[in-house]
Amino acid sequence: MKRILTLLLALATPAAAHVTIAPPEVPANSYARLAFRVGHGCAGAATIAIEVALPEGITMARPMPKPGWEIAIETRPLPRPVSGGHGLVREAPSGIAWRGGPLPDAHYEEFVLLIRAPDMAGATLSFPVMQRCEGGAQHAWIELPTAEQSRPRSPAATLRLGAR
Ligand SMILES: [Cu+2]
Repeated sequence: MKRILTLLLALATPAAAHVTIAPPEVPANSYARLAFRVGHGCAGAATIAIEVALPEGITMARPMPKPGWEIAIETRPLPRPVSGGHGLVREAPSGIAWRGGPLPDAHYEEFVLLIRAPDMAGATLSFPVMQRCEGGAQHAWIELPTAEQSRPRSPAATLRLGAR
């Protein structure tokens, strides 16, 4: 068992170990399933919350329920109502949180959202994620690449919007 674990760790790329979104790209203006992948805890501590901040431009996001985790949805009013699939949308989700677990550091999990991807082909959206762990530890996945640092240590999860 230990040998298998070591092999798996050796095969994992650094990016796969952070909090990332699968798939990394979806068509603009589509309904898309996003899986937020959590590859490890906070320096060994088990994960007890994943809090995802949604970028502006997303007008619909529905979290998939997860046994053992409670879901909280935060919303913000839209400056102007937009048309959704079932009438006018007056407020947009601004954050989704899953709280529960614990998810042991050695385990892997996915937290799933259905979103309406904005009609912004070519854009890259960033989703800052706060990972909270047992014992008060936390990891803020919030950094954006800069000219000086193209691969930040704690990058926000990103999603590319491709051609429709
Ligand atoms: Cu990592």
